[in-house]
Amino acid sequence: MKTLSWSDVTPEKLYLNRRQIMAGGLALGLTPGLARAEELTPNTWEEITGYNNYYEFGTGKEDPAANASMLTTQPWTVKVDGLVDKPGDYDLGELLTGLTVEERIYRFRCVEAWSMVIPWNGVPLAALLGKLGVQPGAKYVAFETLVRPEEMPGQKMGILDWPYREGLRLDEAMHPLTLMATGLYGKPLPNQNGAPIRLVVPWKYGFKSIKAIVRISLVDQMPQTTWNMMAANEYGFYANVNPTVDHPRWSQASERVIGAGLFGGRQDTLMFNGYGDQVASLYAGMDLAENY
Ligand SMILES: Nc1nc2c(c(=O)[nH]1)N[C@H]1C(S)=C(S)[C@@H](COP(=O)(O)O)O[C@H]1N2
Ligand SMILES: [Mo]
Repeated sequence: MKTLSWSDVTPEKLYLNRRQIMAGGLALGLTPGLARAEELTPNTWEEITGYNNYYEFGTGKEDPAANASMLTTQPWTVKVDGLVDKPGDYDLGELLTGLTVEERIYRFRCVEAWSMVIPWNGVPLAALLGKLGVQPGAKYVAFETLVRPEEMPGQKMGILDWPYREGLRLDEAMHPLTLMATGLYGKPLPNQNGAPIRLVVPWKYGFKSIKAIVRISLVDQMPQTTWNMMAANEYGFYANVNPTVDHPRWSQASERVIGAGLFGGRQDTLMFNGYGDQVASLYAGMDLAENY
């Protein structure tokens, strides 16, 4: 399904050491435009896989780790439809054939005002869309999560309107930072983190990063998205991380850093989650308070 890379065989400790030696991340095939001068220290495997949001498995932060192991992720089929040259029902391996898995260490900021740093593995969404052939009329990409109540106990409760749905404007989808993640710390993505394939959009609130994707549609209208349908005044379509636009019920100016201890574990939230130099131009001329 993918070729073996150093990360497949590098244990977590070595991984951290290697990352720390690297000055800015220019080595190891990172696209130069994505390299940052700053070093991000990833959260631990236990933190990233033990504190999750995944309502298909319950609303508690520890529910996904407890319940998601029952999900069958093989075989996995992704439906590709809409304004695309090569629509079809793709086996995941087939969908990813020919694409190169990269490592990306990204800040991750949940709309609930907590954050982590996560070392993902995955393919740029732009590369996948390039392979599928986006047609000229396409303006948005819509995503859907698996619906399988017998393996997803949260779907037997009326918490959300299933399937979980998300979407991006086409230029956001094509941005080099936007990743389809298939791994974490060089290992296959654990079920609670969205196995076998999930979206990661690091400059947006975490709810945009939809898990366990079974459908990718190229469409010409802004798609309906789960949290926006749930509470449009609280969760916009864009959901760009923005410390100056508060959630109606809490401040977004700062965030609780998971793993930084009970006290003193807060830091200021950065505009576009710190990726503004790379993504702000996507929103030139837009009122970001209105288009939250
Ligand atoms: N299908 C699905 N995707 C989802 C969610 C969900 O409940 N269901 N939760 C979202 C939210 S709110 C966040 S913060 C991230 C959490 O990702 P993590 O558990 O890997 O940190 O997943 C997002 N993707
Ligand atoms: Mo979230």
